Amino acid sequence: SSFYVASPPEVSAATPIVVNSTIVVPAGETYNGNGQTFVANPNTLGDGSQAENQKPIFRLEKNATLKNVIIGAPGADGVHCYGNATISNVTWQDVGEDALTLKASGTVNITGGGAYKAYDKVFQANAAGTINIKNFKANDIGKLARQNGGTSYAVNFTLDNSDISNVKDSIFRTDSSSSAARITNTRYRNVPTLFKGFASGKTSQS
Ligand code: ADA
Ligand code: CA
Ligand code: CA
Repeated sequence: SSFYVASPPEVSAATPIVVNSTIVVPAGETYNGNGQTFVANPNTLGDGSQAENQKPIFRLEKNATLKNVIIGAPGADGVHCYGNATISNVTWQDVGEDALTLKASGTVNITGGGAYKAYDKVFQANAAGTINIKNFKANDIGKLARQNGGTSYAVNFTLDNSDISNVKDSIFRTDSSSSAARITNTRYRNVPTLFKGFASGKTSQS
């Protein structure tokens, strides 16, 4: 006799939410994605290539929170933060042009989540401020964070308790002598340079 051996149930990810126009999180409010996957409509937001001027999937006004979100492909220009923001448990599965940009001065606290397959940058600082990254994973990226090239305002970067691997360029990069970066309690593998462009005394690692 023969027995039919049942195969395990198919685990299929829920259908991603296709975002046709940027989701705006108003000042002080929280957007909870409840673990759903969001992708850009390539015709309206951007195809996630290295072309500049793509639109973000999420735009966070000052003091907004984004949590429990998976950003799939295409990721377009990811998340734009206008001032202070809290980013909690957000995973970029396949970073688009970049993953998140600080567009107006403030502090962005990124906790949990991760970023994968970033051809170039993950986090981009286009304004003065602070970017704190904690309990984060990144793999197969160009740079973890970069201050916009040629700018001289001050950006403070921190990375704590994270796991970073397969980096093409560096973890933190700036052209500004007033910017600083600190790495603590972090594991890295195949990372050629931790800090690029910082003035002496402006970096630390422990
Ligand atoms: C590049 C580009 C900047 C800006 C930035 C970004 O660094 O030179 O002008 O567009 O990308 O915010 O993606
Ligand atoms: Ca860019
Ligand atoms: Ca960008």
